[in-house]
Amino acid sequence: MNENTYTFDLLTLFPALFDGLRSESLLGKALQSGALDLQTHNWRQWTTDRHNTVDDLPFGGGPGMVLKPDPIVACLRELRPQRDPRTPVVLLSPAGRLFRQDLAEQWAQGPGLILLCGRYEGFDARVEQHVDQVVSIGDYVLNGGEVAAMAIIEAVARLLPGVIGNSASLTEESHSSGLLEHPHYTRPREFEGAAVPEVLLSGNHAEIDRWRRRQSLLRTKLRRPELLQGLTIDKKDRAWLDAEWAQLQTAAAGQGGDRD
Ligand code: JBZ
Repeated sequence: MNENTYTFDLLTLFPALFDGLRSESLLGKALQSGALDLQTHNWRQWTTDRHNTVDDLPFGGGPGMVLKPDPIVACLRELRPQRDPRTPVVLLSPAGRLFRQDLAEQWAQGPGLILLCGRYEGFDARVEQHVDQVVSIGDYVLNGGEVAAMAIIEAVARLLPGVIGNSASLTEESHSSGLLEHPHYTRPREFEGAAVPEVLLSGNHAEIDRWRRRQSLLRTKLRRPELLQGLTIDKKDRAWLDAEWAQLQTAAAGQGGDRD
């Protein structure tokens, strides 16, 4: 730990869920090097009743339990003065704004991140008065914010200096170009009857770059067409893409069912 250390603080009722993250791979190494720090805070420790109650019935009725505001806010009140005041406090909720690469890049500028992980039906709404942002990792149902927090930790941590060490493979990856990545191949040259595209064996790097760029465009049009909106595509690439698309449509019409 030093003045450049990036600190993730996780407020969670299940701190053991983060044990794996601590010990594995790049993140584990970054923690050891002091580039990163990851601290869990079980806010059950800030309860004041005999039974250490963290949840209660929802006012207005309905199913499930709601997380009481007082213990988590007490936990936050103790933690915040120990951190750089610019540290964002983020509540993970399915009702949050979508977490995207641009937010990861912003948060990677530092100095750290305080993440609040809910469980049950979520926090009493008044907890939002104490946070800077409410964020969701995507449109699917989780049982709690911990897995969402882990996704955010990975997305942010790999952008920090001293965590990946390979900035070329960072910038070329999916989403930094706004397109999906092209397909990758390695040995063997033929696998279960499928050959590696000849162009990748040609040694012609201009041709390889063009092929990859066009495969990125095609994949994006197939799987994430909304990402192409507002993107300027080179005239020749556009012509190639339209022709390829038309050919795929013809082939699909012959085959019937859905394909990706
Ligand atoms: C998230 C109750 O706690 C939850 C439940 C679902 C959920 C989160 C927290 S955060 N989903 C997401 O990021 O999508």
